Amino acid sequence: MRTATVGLSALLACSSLVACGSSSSRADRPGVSGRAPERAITVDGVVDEWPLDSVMTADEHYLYMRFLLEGDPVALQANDETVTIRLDLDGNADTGRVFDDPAEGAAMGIDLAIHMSPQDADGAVTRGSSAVAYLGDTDEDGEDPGTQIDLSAIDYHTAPSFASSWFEARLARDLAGLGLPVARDGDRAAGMVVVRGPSGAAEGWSAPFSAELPALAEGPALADVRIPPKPSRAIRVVCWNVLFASPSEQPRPFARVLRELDPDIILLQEWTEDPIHIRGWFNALMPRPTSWNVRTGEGWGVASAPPHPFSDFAAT
Ligand SMILES: [Ca+2]
Ligand SMILES: [Ca+2]
Repeated sequence: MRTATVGLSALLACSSLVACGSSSSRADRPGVSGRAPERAITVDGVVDEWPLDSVMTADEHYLYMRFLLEGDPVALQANDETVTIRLDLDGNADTGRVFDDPAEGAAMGIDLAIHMSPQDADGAVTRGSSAVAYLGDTDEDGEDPGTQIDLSAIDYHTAPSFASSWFEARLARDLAGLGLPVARDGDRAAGMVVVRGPSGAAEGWSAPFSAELPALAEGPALADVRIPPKPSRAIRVVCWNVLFASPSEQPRPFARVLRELDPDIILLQEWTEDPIHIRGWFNALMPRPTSWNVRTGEGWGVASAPPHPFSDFAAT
C-alpha cells in the first residue's frame, strides 16, 4: 500500500525522523483538497477507497481525513510524538484560534484540535487521544487556552489502532451542541496535521488541506453495521474484552450486541465476577429454553459462555 502511494499529493505529514523540506513545498499545492470519493469512506485503516489526490472529504454526517506519517510505522495512541489534527471547521480564520507554528497554518482559525499521544501539562507525551475546542474564551494573555472535550462528543474515530504509516479519521460535522461552528452546504472546512516532539514545537507537518462540504443531514448518523449471516453448520465464536465487568454496569447494550451476533461460544475477558453471576446475567438478558453454561478460567477475568452444554463441544 505504501509503495503505491508515496509521492502522491495525498502524502501529508512527516515525523521528526524524516527531513520535512518537502512538506512545506506541498503547502503550496491547492490541489491537496477534498475531491468527493466515488466509494463511501470506511474508517478501517485501509485507504484504497480514497481518490488519490484527496486528503479531506465529507458526507452529510462526517468529516473524513487521511494522512501518512513518514518514517517507521507508529501506533498513534502510543507514540513518542504527538500527532495533532488541527481543524478549521468553518474555513473561517475569524473563528477559533490562530496557530503560527508552523507558519503555513497561520491563515486558519482552528476550532478543534485532536491530539493523539497528547502532551500533559508538564509536556510529557502520554497514551491515548484527546480533543480541545477553541470557542473564543480568552485568558489574561488574550489567548484562547482551549476547552478539553470528550472524544465521544465529536464522534471521533481513527484507524488503524496498531502501528502503521497511513491513518484515516472521521468526526461528526454537526458540533453546534459544543458551541463549535458548523459548515453548511458549499462551505469549506480546512485542516492540517502537525507532529510535535517533546519540546512541544512543530517538528513535522502537512500542507494545509480543505474540502467543500455537501449539505448537512438533519439528524445524527445511525450505525449501519451489518452482521454477516452465520453459515449453516458453522460455529460462531465471539471474543470480547468487556472492560472491568462492564456488562453488569451497562447490561442493555452488551445484551443487544450479543443477541444480534447470536454466538455459539462467547469468550470473555475482564469479566471479573464469579460464574454464577455471569450465568445469571446471560439467563436474564438472553433467555433460552435451557440455562447458559459458564466457566471461568484461572486467568484474571477470563470466562467462556456457550448456550450449549460444554459436553456438546467436547464430543465433537
Ligand atoms: Ca478505509
Ligand atoms: Ca474557524
